[in-house]
Amino acid sequence: MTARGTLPDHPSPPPREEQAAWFGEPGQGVAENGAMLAQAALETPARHPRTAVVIGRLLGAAFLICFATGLYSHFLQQPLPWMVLPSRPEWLYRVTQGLHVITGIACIPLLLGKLYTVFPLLFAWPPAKTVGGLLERVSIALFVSSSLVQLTIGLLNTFQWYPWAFNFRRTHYALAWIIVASLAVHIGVKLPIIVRWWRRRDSVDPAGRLLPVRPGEGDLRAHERAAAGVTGYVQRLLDMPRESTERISRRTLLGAVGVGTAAVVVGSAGQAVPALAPFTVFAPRRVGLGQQGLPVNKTAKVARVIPAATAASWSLTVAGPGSERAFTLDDLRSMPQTDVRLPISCVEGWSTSADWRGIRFRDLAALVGASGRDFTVRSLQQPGPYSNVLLPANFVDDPLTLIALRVNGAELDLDHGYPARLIAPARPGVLQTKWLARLDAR
Ligand SMILES: Nc1nc2c(c(=O)[nH]1)N[C@H]1C(S)=C(S)[C@@H](COP(=O)(O)O)O[C@H]1N2
Ligand SMILES: [Mo]
Repeated sequence: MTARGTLPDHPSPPPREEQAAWFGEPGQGVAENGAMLAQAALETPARHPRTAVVIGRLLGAAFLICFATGLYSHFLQQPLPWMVLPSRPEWLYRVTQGLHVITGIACIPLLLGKLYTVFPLLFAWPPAKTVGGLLERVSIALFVSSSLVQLTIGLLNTFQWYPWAFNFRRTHYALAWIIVASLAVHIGVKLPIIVRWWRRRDSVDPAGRLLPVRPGEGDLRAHERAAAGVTGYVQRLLDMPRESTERISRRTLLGAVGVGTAAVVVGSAGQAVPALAPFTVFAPRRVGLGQQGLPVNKTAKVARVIPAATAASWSLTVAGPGSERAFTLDDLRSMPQTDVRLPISCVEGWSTSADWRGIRFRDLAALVGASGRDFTVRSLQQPGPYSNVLLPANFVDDPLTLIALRVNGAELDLDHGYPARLIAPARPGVLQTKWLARLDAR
């Protein structure tokens, strides 16, 4: 074995005089040396703290946008008692939920790239040398595991596939807090390294080459090695230059992560961004597909509402504090009609704007003396999460909020909620109840 050459696939065993270092000397065990060797074998130029910082910044930004928009969506569906969420601008939820799903999808290649960059740190031994180090390791384990689960179930949710027994929304919400808390600890512990390698001009020499890492500057390996005081055979292995074919450059890694991220974003964003619709490959819903040019979330048949929705005896009951009135479809058709253009924005990320026509909700509320009240909106579909939803007073009062009878120039299709459905601005699709039965003031 040459002293300085390429790392052979199967290094020959250490000479007798160096076996102490291989098998461990006092204070330096087999595990430490094994960890050093694993790290040495994984070392490649792409695994540099600057790369970790560059990808980490993008990942952090994507996670925070995803977290904030996710909180907003959560509280729209389950507001705390004191919360009043705005009904304008009418496209607000379309934008926030589009961003939620797009940034969440972007997190997948970014997280994989980040994990690739820091993967050798997994082999640091001992796992932690200080209390701070232990905290960091626990937080990173939590962050990685909960992120992987979060992104997986979130992605499957966009395909309306729930191959699990737990409640999606509650789990997704709890994991989000675990991720953000562990991310905060991680960033706090790594702050010196993040600051050191944040700016390009601090990271490269005048020729544009990445600066080498000195102990304590966030080396993914060298400072661990120095701290462990590796000697002899292990040291020699660590110091050997490696074949260029074994090495992945920073540019290659960043290019792969960049192209991967751009591809999944462009390939899925078309379900919410009409201009990107031609590039849609991953998204389960397509703009313009479905009855009346609108995607259908759940058909009337699946919801088992066809007999009730098509019955000649159908009427919409509106109940206020002192009075209750039932309106037949002809009654509703003969009332003043309003035209609005509003999107259906599904929590799963797709959204489409449509031209709706119907009666203003607040006009119906006024007829039963319930102006300024919250309403419970009830569907013919029973039971389940859609059977009744809350419509807060500021949404009831918004002139864009309709009991819609028509969409895109025709009577509502049975699958879009015939005979009448709710359509309100800045509201998740899941709360735009189809096949209405009753509106109850609270
Ligand atoms: N009664 C009832 N209303 C419902 C649903 C449902 O399954 N049942 N799905 C909701 C969801 S999740 C969405 S995104 C929208 C979709 O409306 P569309 O199927 O007319 O496009 O309807 C909402 N209203
Ligand atoms: Mo939805």
